[in-house]
Amino acid sequence: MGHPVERESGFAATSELPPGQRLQRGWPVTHYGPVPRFRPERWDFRVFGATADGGKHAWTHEEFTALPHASVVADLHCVTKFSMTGAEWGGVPARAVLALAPPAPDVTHVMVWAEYGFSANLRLADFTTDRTIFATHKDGELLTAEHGFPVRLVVPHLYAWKGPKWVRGVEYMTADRRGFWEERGYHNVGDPWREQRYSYQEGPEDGPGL
Ligand SMILES: Nc1nc2c(c(=O)[nH]1)N[C@H]1C(S)=C(S)[C@@H](COP(=O)(O)O)O[C@H]1N2
Ligand SMILES: [Mo]
Repeated sequence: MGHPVERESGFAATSELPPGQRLQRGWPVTHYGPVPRFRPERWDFRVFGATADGGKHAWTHEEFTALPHASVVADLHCVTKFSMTGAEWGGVPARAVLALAPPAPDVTHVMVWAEYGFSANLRLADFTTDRTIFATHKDGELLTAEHGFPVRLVVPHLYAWKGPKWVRGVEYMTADRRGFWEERGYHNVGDPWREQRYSYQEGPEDGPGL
């Protein structure tokens, strides 16, 4: 079909990279701390904080994987300057979670929580895009443990630290608060196309003071 895409060359044929990024062959593993062990009987996915009904929502692993599925083709851009392109992520769209566990009208941000207390904050608008997805699969295969099994968030238009691996829940917030890397020198918004890498680049509108 058509002409061959030059994947062998090592240069992105499908997508342009954000400024300062370079293509990485393969898929490196990058995170802080150990890889958590998945214990299905203890695992749940929670939505809490400022929910519309004031309650908490929780799904077991079985229930979570039965939620509506979608797939999104998206790149990962690590702030340390490598990118991995053209992955097909399968999983539960953020919008499905929002529909089943709606936020209160005054919610402006979310905190996405992962194992060991890792967290990333997002503006509600970044969370609610139709490409934001809680991925369980990449290119048709279950995620491996080191890449975030059973669930990782993918936010295609932001740097990859905004997508926690080993996600366990979402907190709806009525004001912004910094997540793990956002407290440790990374930009509160993290748009790779604007090269928003570090907190010292932030303007007052980009987030709460450090
Ligand atoms: N739980 C958790 N998720 C995380 C991180 C982390 O330290 N802990 N690091 C982020 C960063 S900085 C990157 S670049 C990507 C890397 O994903 P990968 O290891 O699958 O390539 O995971 C993100 N998700
Ligand atoms: Mo990263």
